[in-house]
Amino acid sequence: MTEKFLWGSATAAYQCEGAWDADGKGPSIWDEFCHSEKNTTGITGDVSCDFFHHYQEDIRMMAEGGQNTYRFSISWSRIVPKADRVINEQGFEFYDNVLTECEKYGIVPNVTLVHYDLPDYVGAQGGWCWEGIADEFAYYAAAVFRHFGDRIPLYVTINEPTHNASCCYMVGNYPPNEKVNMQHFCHCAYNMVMCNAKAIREFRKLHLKSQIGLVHASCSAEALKATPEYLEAVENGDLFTNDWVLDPAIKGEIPQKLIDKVKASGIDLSFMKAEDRAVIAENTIDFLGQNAYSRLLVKPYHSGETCATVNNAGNNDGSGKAAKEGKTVKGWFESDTDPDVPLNPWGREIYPQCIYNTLIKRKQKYGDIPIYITENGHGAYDVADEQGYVADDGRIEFLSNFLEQILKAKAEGVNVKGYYVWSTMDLYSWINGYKKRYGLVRVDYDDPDLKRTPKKSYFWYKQFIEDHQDL
Ligand code: BGP
Repeated sequence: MTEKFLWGSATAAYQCEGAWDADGKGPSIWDEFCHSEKNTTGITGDVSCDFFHHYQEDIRMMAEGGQNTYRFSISWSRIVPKADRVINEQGFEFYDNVLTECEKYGIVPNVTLVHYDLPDYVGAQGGWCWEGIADEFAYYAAAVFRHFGDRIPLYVTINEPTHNASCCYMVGNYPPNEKVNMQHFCHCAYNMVMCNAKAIREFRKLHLKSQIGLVHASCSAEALKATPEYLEAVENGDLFTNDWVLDPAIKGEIPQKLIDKVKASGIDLSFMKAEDRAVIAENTIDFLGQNAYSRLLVKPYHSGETCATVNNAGNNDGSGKAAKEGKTVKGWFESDTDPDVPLNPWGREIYPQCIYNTLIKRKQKYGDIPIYITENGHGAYDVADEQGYVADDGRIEFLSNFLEQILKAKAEGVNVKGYYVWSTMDLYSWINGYKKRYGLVRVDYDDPDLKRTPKKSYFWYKQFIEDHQDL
């Protein structure tokens, strides 16, 4: 594996591929959800920016933009479309072509096995709470490792376990859309830990030169005060949001404090099996993918039931209301608000220092584990001129402020090895469809050819990469 610093951008299968039922692909839970009446907007990823047919153009644009790595995900239901576990070779063919295109330009692929889009047959059996999911995932993962081997130098097992679990079983905005089901939230998070460990067990059997990691969403918990109560809320916020997944993935164990606290909250932990402990202990990750969006700001739990809203505002609901997203976890912590920090229109704080603080904390806790910033992006209502050009100065400001913090942490000894802008081009945003844009490249959804136009941020990023070749 190349040792040079990786500069790239990221996408995920459901959000960019389109071709939702092409070439033998089976439906995923997102296909099922978006095609159902639960999807109140009617907006889907059926076509999206159609990366399935535009991948050559998109990868060429990455290369022309100076990027030397691309993070994307494989659609599980393209590879294993049905419960009979028969492999769909045409699915492999598509990703083989994508890899060939990356190799043509010396772009290092960083490939995630599941980015939210479980096959629908897995969803039908209970999804992330199905007791068979870790074995089913390991079967799929092993097929992928065998097929691609070292051709993929960086594998990621799961995208954003606790964030995904929270959206599925707390906020309820991702399928199966269960609101505030703590039992299922904990069960899901545990099964994700087991999926990660069992996939890594398959990976190690092949003795590949590649490395394997996990991508985590949340930053470290922070508070506005340093009283003992606030510090306890920070510890609880970290246990609930970060340690659940990072401790087992990196250190090979689930913290006893977390288990005790979860039990004390009345959760039935009978899904945790004694024999799982050794699997977790023996199968840890080689690198951590850390995403960088927003601060996790907490204060002591005060009152009320567990809920996934703050001030009764929806989380990530795309209404353009600047109401802060967050949650209350009874007996653990509540989200706090900081009047001095701006929010984006989806209620997320714009607070670049959170990634510096997180990286320093990760080093204090986990030492020199290699870290890739696997997503950093600014969602916005972009406005294009008549030529389709977007002068996205807000995105440039957001990304450069985060990069300053990331490079500061790196200069102070955190083992940061790469960075990915979310996203390569405009694509489907979960729940918020196509209005909320993140891309370095604009996609004109009104154009039958889905015309791509680089934004101002694309050129800015190219220059930034050029200016940081000495990393
Ligand atoms: C991360 C996901 C991405 C991406 C991003 C922006 O949590 O890994 O898939 O979508 O968030 O989120 P959204 O599109 O909801 O604004």
